[in-house]
Amino acid sequence: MTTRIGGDVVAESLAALGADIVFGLPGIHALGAWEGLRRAGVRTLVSRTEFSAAMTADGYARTTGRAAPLLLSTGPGALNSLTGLMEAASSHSPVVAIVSQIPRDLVGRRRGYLHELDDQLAIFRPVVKWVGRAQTADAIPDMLAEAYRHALAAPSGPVVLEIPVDVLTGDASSVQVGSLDGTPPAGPLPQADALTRAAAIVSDARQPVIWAGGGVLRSAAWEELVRLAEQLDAPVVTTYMGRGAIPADHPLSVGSGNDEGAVADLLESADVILAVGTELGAETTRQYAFRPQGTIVQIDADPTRFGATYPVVPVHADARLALAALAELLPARPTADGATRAAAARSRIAEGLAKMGRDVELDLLTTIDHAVPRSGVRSYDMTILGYWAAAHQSAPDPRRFLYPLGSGTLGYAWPAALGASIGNPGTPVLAVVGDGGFCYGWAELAVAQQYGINVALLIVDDGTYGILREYQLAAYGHTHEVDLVQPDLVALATSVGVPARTTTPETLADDLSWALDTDGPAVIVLRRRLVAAEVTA
Ligand SMILES: Cc1ncc(C[n+]2csc(CCOP(=O)(O)OP(=O)(O)O)c2C)c(N)n1
Ligand SMILES: [Mg+2]
Repeated sequence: MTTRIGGDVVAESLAALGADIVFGLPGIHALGAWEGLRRAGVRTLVSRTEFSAAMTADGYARTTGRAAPLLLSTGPGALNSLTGLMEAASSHSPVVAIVSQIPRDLVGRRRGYLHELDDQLAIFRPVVKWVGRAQTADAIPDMLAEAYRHALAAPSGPVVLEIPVDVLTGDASSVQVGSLDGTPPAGPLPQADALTRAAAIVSDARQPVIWAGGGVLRSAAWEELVRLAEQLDAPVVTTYMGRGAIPADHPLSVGSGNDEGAVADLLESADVILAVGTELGAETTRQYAFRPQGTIVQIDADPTRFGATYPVVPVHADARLALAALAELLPARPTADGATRAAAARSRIAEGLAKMGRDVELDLLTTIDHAVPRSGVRSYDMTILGYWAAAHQSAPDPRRFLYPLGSGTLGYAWPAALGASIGNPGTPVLAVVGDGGFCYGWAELAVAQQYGINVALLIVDDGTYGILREYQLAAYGHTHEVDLVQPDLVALATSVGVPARTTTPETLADDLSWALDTDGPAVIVLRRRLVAAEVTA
């Protein structure tokens, strides 16, 4: 019973790499690893589906910047995680998936073994950053360390290490786990000639603007970003995924209303745009309608981004290293009109919002803003209030806004909020989901209750896939197959012991403070039809 097995090596390696928790869901082929985790005393959190487990791991990774181990079983269990791993890949979350495999001598032989897939890694390969297979227990420590380094190296992202069941359960008494290093080398380091060229362009700029994406948060470059913005006196626009890169009340902060006319004009009239840690994707560029008049200097850790949509002057580098190096090279510009330009854009957006007549939606954002401190996590799903928040709520602290964009993955926010709470003990966490998105993960209510996770959940129940309903009405003049039965969500939550209540826009402030003060999970249900924001001119 006490023979040392491959699963012990997995657990000891994870502990040596600094893992304080392992996410996942057990299956027969992975039981050796779960037994190893038990013996080594490594904390675990078991989700109710691998879809949710991957997103819980992502929420932990995105808010902490640490790698999140995710332990899954062969075949159906492993593949259930693909949606979450796709979101982690597009959001660059360092999730380290460890998936079991059928016995080594049966792989690919099509003898009808339980959970058999001809080539399991081939399914993950197009989704994640790196895949590997440990063929012996001996190989596990180094391969796990390698998996960590691949996951964490900029641009970070998910990886998959496959370990066959006979390796996990087989004798490993001779395998020693020494100290392991899962930290990748710093980088990519900016090249001197690229920096010099970028610095020359930026220092000549009369009306520069900085466009900051999620890469700034991942590389922990927010202080360097603000320092450079002040040095250049440049307004800062953040993408949805870059929210929090500059404090919301900083005079140079414009916000993240990337679809707004005011933001488009500010960016398009800039003579130099310093884009950092953003892929300049469709959601950032008004579906590629963005037409810059000036030069784009782009800092990115992924060289394949350069020129994908816009001609740029590239700086292939980690955001923090490049911003710090540029600050050294650039003279301070005499304070010009940066704060004035930022303030003008902000007030034009505010005027547009005021004219829209969507007071209910705006008041909900304000109420949430007051209830959840800047240091608290707000995890928004692909839901109408989430779209409002991404563009118009004031930004919280760095790595405190969770949003699956990424890939637009419905069902992310609630399981991700659980991981965020686990990774940030004592931090208030609020998830905001629609009724449709909640259905993907409502079983996680039981998980939140079972582990006593401190998380508040606001469900906006409009009885429909609300945003699709809006799109259908606009495009086709009627709706089809978007309306949903409205379950008693309060009863659903209380059935697993989670305290729950209904709310209204008027009582939401009190109900949010009740939910956030509740020890363990608490649910608030707002039955209300909301309307998405129009874009102001
Ligand atoms: C995994 C996944 N499946 C489907 C979609 C398409 N989709 C986007 S929003 C949406 C409806 C969301 O409904 P709900 O959660 O109730 O939010 P609401 O729009 O009503 O605010 C759907 C089905 C998606 N983005 N992701
Ligand atoms: Mg809905």
